[in-house]
Amino acid sequence: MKGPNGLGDRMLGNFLLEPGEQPPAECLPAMGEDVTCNPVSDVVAEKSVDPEDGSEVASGDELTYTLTFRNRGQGAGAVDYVDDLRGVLDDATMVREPRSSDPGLDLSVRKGRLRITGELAGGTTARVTYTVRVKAYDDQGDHVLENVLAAPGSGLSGCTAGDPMCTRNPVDPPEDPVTPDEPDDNPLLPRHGWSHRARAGRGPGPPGRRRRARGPLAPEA
Ligand SMILES: [Ca+2]
Repeated sequence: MKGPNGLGDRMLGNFLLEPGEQPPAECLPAMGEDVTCNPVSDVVAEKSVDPEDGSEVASGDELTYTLTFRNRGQGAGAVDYVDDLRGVLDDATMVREPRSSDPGLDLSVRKGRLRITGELAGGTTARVTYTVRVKAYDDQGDHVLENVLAAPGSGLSGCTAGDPMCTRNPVDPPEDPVTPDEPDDNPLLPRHGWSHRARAGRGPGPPGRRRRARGPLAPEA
């Protein structure tokens, strides 16, 4: 008898019944020698990030990722997952290494992939957390922190919105510093104040001539 998720009470019960006898609703080892109960594991995984999945981040921001492994079954369950960090570590640096709330899980990072293996007792939840800091904009890769969790061999595909196994945080480009041009009719200011255009080397000037850098001032006589 299976529930909507196909697992019923996550216990495999085997009852030796008399003809016409109905099996009990619940399997308990104390029911006697005619009953065997084998607990079943049911491990599910999901990922989240703070700030939340989909939000824009900026250079210098820290993001904390949480991988949650929950065993909804009654028996101990194997955990074997890969968290692909390559789409994160091109844009950010690890500032707090992955750690698990459950000592039964082993963590190892190799070539930008975090492998999580071990065993989780029935009815328990383990969390793996780590923190990265977004690099300076010019040092980033594709300016999107994309992080995908998957079972080994299941293939690491792209990240779609709402996927509980993956997160995606784009990086805001830095704003161009803008200083408004000074009004030309202010007698207290130079006739042509500098602007962000002039600082960027695109200010007005005779065509075909480059402005020469000034040398040190000559000492006064
Ligand atoms: Ca990336």
